[in-house]
Amino acid sequence: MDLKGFDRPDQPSATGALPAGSRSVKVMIAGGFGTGKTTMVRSVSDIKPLTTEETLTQASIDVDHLIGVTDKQETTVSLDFGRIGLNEQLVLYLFGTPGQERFWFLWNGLFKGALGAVVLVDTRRLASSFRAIEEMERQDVPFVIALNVFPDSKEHPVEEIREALDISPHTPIVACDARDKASSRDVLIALIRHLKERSAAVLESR
Ligand SMILES: Nc1nc2c(ncn2[C@@H]2O[C@H](COP(=O)(O)OP(=O)(O)O)[C@@H](O)[C@H]2O)c(=O)[nH]1
Ligand SMILES: [Mg+2]
Repeated sequence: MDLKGFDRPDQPSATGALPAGSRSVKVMIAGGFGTGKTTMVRSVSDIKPLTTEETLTQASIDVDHLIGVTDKQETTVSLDFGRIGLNEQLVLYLFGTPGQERFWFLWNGLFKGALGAVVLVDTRRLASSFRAIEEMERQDVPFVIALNVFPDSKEHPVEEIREALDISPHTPIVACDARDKASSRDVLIALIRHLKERSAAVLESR
C-alpha cells in the first residue's frame, strides 16, 4: 500500500503540517454500493487518496448486486481515505465506508470520533443507501444527504426524496457530481454548515 502523503491527524508530517490553531475533523463518506463514495474521496482529496480497490472478479459478481451498476469495474474491499483543507483552520480527514454488507462488521470502529458524514444516494437505487442512513442514526453521527447525479437520473422534488428516505426535515439534501472536485467540496461545506447549525441549536437550548 502506498503511504506517501498520509498524515495522521495527531502526527502532522512535513508534507501535511497543519498551521497552528487548525482543527482536523474526521468525516465519513457513506452510502450504498456504487453510489460514488470512492469517486468523491478521490475527486476532492488534496493528497493522493489511499484506497483499497479490487477488480471485481467473475466469481463475486453474483454477490455484489451489480444490477444498475453495470459499468463498475472495481469495488472497495476496505476503505478510502483522503484529506482536504477547507480553509486555513479546517482540515477534513475523509473515510469512505465499504459499501458491501459482508464488510459491515468493520463499521463499529470506523465511526469512532467522526464528527459528521456525507451519505451518498443514487436516486435510481434509493434503497441501496437505506442501511447507511440507519447506521448514521444508530451511531448518532450527523449527516447530509448528497444526491449523486448520474446521466439517466430523474429529477425528483427534494421533499419526495426526504419522504422516501424517511429522514428528518433538518437533514440537508444537496445534489452533487461526485466526480467533480468543486461539487464534492460544496457537499463538505454543506456538512460543516449543518454541524455548526446543530451545535448552535444545542447551545441555544441550554
Ligand atoms: N455519471 C456519473 N458517474 C459516476 C459519478 N460518481 C461515480 N460514478 C461512477 O459510478 C461508479 C461507482 O462509483 P464508486 O465511486 O466506485 O462507488 P462506491 O461503491 O460508492 O465507492 C464508477 O464507475 C464511477 O465512475 C457521477 O457523479 N456521475
Ligand atoms: Mg468504493
